[in-house]
Amino acid sequence: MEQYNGSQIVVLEGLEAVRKRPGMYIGSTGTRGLHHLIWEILDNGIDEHLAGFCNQINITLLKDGGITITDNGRGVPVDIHPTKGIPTARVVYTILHAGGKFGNSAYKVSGGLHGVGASVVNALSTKMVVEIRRDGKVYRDEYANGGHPVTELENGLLPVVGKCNKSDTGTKVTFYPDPTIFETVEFKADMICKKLKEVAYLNKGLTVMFTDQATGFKQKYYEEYGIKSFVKYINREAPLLHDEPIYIEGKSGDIEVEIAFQYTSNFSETINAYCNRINVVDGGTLVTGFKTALTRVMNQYARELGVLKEKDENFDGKDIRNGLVAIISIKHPDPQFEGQTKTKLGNTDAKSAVDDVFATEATRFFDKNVEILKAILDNSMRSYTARRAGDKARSAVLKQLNDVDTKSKLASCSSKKPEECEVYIVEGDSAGGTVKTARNRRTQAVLPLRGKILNVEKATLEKILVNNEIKSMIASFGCGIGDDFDITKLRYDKIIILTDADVDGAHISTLLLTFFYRFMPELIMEGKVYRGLPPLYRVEYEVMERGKKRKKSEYLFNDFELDKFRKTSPHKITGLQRYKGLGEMDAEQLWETTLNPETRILAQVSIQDTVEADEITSMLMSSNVPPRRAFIMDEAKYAKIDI
Ligand code: 0RA
Repeated sequence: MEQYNGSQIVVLEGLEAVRKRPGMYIGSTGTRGLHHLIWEILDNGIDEHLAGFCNQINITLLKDGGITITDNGRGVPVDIHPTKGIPTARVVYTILHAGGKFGNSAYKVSGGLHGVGASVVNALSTKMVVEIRRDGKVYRDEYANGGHPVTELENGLLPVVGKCNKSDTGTKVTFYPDPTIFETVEFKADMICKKLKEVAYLNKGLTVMFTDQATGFKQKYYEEYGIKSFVKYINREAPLLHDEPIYIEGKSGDIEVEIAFQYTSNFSETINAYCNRINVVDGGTLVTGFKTALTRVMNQYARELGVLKEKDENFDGKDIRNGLVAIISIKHPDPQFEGQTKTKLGNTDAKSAVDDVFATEATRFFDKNVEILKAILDNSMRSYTARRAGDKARSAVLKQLNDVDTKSKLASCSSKKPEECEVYIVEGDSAGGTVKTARNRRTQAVLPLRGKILNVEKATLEKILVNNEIKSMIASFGCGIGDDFDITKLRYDKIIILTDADVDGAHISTLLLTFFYRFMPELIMEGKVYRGLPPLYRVEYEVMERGKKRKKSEYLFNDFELDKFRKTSPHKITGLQRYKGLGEMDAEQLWETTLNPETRILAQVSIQDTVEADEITSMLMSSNVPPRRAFIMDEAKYAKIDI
């Protein structure tokens, strides 16, 4: 073990701080935080691609629980760092905030969101090994127990452990997340693959190879057409207004702009924005620039082509974006990410750059493709007409809502403090009745829904607003709908969907989620929506306590748990009850398993990122059955279970 000099001690104090408060650096110590470690190392490789020196990244899940990420970039520099006095590579992997950006101009365009640095990954790992190929040599450094170097330097430099071709350069990082820090250290192949797909779309020409050694699964990600293919993928099930996505690229000052967009005949609008490959979920200036230019350009065309008559008002931006799916990706030399979650772009020059490039290039495209232009303008016209009819219907319905409140079947709770109140949306009147008896009347409200709610996939707001079940929901939540939605008026801290554990129940909960997602997306984004997980089985068994036989019981939530109980429990099962529906439980059982905040299990519905959200919408929007069914059965993937 080598002697630490002064700077090394400061280093370890830095990494120790990361271990004390991991959440501050990677968000959480759950599955998401665990995967953040991968994104962090991956980002370094992507930066190297962005700088023009790397075209392949390999990610391998190892059999022993570790993960290796290799890039074929220039290799992290191994020379002695001018101020730290140790090899630069060791600086990168052991000093907080030293990752990636060295004030090197090649790194001008670099992400700023993950960017906590590779040292954070090291701090949260039991072991990390770095191998660098540069100048025909292979250098190696190893760290243990949260970033302590275990490799002895040779004349102050990293030891050379092998030779390679001079042209063979790159960086290989292997790490093992610390199980004393993370709730789970099991990497999820499907989560990683989803991310890699996005990475390939946003970095055209970059090859990403995924291998899972445990299962032998291998997958290559490569997108020759980048974000254009991304739009195609999002719309793969959607009804299209024109066959191919429109692709636009250009530069304005230092800012590179790429936009791909395509119209569907759905009623939704999807705009995904990225700055330096970082998904700016809350949009910002780049989205404003795009919207402004799109509205201006299309209104101009509408006048020129006579789609809008002289007496007509202009199209509203919303009319023009009806059915639109767009990806905006810009590269900015100095991005300012704003907002609490740093997911909104603030640079004002990004607005004018996107506006510039879009207006010039879209005009060039539409001048040559008038048929597509006409199809889009007709579509805007449909929305324009429907909106005017809808506005009237909506204000009429919103006026009636207070009325519905008293008539609806909502059994409200007595507390009026939203932070302690919950509403259970329950499938069917009979289960609703039992929940009403079993609940805590002070804090738990119940809204029974009769049968299935309206399928809102393709309905307009005016149609939706005449549906009684939906009116009851809007009225009881208290926060309006669509443009009038205001989450601060929400009467409940949790909205809990409670359906039977069968396919019908899953369908109802999907319909509800579709409704929330389309008309009250903030409810989901803000983590207000949950699914109650009622147990499927109750097993009874006998145990010996102080020489006496005693009956005990336990609730099990799925077949897997039952199977495990049968195989591993030392107790003999003396009784087994299978609940076909909520209605089969008595009030006491329902309280214990599903309502009591101390013992129930809730799955928080989260849309982890907009890509996933778009996939969900496009699946739900589609009239094609197989993928939709997969969503229904698979929905637990989108749910974070907390007890
Ligand atoms: C700064 C300068 C140079 C390479 C890198 C950073 C670099 C960092 C990482 C992290 C993961 N993979 C990486 N690949 C490269 C190179 C400077 C030079 O060669 O002149």
